[in-house]
Amino acid sequence: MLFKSYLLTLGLCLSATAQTPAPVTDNNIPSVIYQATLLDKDNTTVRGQVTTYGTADKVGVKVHVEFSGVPDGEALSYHIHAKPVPEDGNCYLTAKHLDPYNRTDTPPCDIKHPETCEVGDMSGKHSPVWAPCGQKFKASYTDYFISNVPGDDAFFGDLSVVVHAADGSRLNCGNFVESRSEFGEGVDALLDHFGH
Ligand SMILES: *[C@@H]1O[C@H](CO)[C@@H](O)[C@H](O)[C@H]1NC(C)=O
Ligand SMILES: *[C@@H]1O[C@H](CO)[C@@H](O)[C@H](O)[C@H]1NC(C)=O
Ligand SMILES: [Cu+2]
Repeated sequence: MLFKSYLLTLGLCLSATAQTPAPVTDNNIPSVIYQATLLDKDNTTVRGQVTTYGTADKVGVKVHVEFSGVPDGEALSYHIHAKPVPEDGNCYLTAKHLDPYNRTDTPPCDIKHPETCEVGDMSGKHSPVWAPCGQKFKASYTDYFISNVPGDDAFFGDLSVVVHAADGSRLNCGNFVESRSEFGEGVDALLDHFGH
C-alpha cells in the first residue's frame, strides 16, 4: 500500500485488475480520418457511420458515432471486427472482435476498466446504442486503445464495424475507408476552422 501511494504521489498510474491492460496508443496520425458507413440492407432499419479522427497530441483517436433506425426500446452493441466485410455484404464473415491481446469477450467488458476490454468492443467501452423513437443515437468520445497507424496491433483502418441486436445477431456492418482531412490536422483543425 505504501509503495502504491508513493507511486500515486509521483503521478504514476497503476491498474488494479488482473487482465493485462491494452496500451494507450500515443503515436496516432493527426491528419487521418477513417469512416465506416453501414450498408443498405433490406432486413434492418439501422444505418449510419462511425467516423474517427486523429488529434494533434496523437494520444488516442476521436470517434463520432451516428446511428439511425435503432429499433424502439432496444439497446444495440457495436464493435470493430477483425476482418473487413466481403463484397457480398455478409456481416457474419467479419470474424470476431478486434482483440490483438487475446482477451476474448468472456467475461464481459467492464465499462469502468476499458483498458481490460477487447480493443474492438466499442459499446462495451463507451456505452450501447439507444435512441428515443425516431431519433438518432449520437456519441462522441476519445478511444485510447485503437490505433490509426497501419501495422500497429490495434490498427482498425482496414477493418469493419458491426452493429448487433441484443441477441448478438448481426444487423448491419461497414468497412472503414480513409479520407485525409482537407484541413490537414484531423478534428482539432476542423474545430479551429469552424471557430470553436
Ligand atoms: C494472440 O493470438 C494470436 C493467434 O493465436 C497470436 O498470433 C498472437 O501472438 C497472440 N497475441 C498475444 C498478445 O498473445
Ligand atoms: C438479414 O439477411 C441476411 C441475408 O439474408 C441474413 O444473413 C441475416 O441473418 C439477416 N439479418 C437479420 C437480423 O434478420
Ligand atoms: Cu460485433
